[in-house]
Amino acid sequence: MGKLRKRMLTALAGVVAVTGLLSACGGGSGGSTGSGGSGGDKITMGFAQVGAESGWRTANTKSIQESATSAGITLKFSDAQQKQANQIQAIRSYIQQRVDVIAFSPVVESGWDPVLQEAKAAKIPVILTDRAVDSKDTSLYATFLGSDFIKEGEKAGEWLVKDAGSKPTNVVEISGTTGSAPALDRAEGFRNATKASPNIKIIASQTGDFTRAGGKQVMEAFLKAHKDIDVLYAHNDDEGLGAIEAIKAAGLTPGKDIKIITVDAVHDGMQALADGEINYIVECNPLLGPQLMDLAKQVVDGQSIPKRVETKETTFDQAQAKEALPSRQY
Ligand code: GYE
Repeated sequence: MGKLRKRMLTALAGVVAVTGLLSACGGGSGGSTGSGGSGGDKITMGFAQVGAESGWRTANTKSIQESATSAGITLKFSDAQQKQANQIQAIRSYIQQRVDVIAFSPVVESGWDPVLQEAKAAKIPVILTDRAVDSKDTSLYATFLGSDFIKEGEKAGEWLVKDAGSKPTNVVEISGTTGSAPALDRAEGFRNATKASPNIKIIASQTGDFTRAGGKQVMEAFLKAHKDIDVLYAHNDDEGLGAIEAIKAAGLTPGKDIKIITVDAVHDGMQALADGEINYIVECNPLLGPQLMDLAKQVVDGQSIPKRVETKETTFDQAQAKEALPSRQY
């Protein structure tokens, strides 16, 4: 815990920043080729989604499905219900069906090498979407499209360092799915940013599995065990929203008695921020569909693509949330 993990991905050259939010549906973002097809044949993509655990995931699924339609890509879609075994099974079935390209958002980081080797042997390119794997052999996938979760954790920690000043501050953390890239990295980034402030102490940390129910349950336990909680850092909005229910049920005021920092900036989170129940949100953009379809076309066409495509993101305080809410797509 706490020590820097050497990430293969960060070592890779050619990081390209592309604004997913700004790329119009079906428009060519980040690549020089627009809708280059593969000789008129319709591309078939097999997509193995993590599940439907959060508002973020719902927006992400919608973006992928809508972008496939507008890009003219046939999409085979599966929901793994947050289970790696289900994702592996789905990927194996896409290999058997000989799809043109496989994309998936790996629920956890480890344990993918065997199935990725099977895809490679079948000469089917794989695009990692949203979450990374820890495979040492980076030839097992064509590219990784998604956020920099360490940066997200750092942004959360930087806000707290400023807000807390020199005040003694006890933090509880509700982390994401154990072993997932965003949970590992958001924890690491937050610690990077707060470690030089001895007044900030993480007094408890437990997973809420990125769900509202999980966030509520963990917060209830935290409130029973600790009388002196100043701040909650939740790895996503849904966990934070669940925790708010537990805080209210304990007779405390979220956003005041306990300050709350979350990640994602989905609609319900932004509403809670505008209402003063959450204090700060670090954005994580779920609208990866248009970029994913562009990359899929390029890779099926045999073009070379960057090994890492990073989504651009921002942060929101209360005033910024109020301003952004009316035009928020998710
Ligand atoms: O933050 C969370 C979701 O992998 C970035 O997964 C994604 C995370 C997102 O369940 O809400």
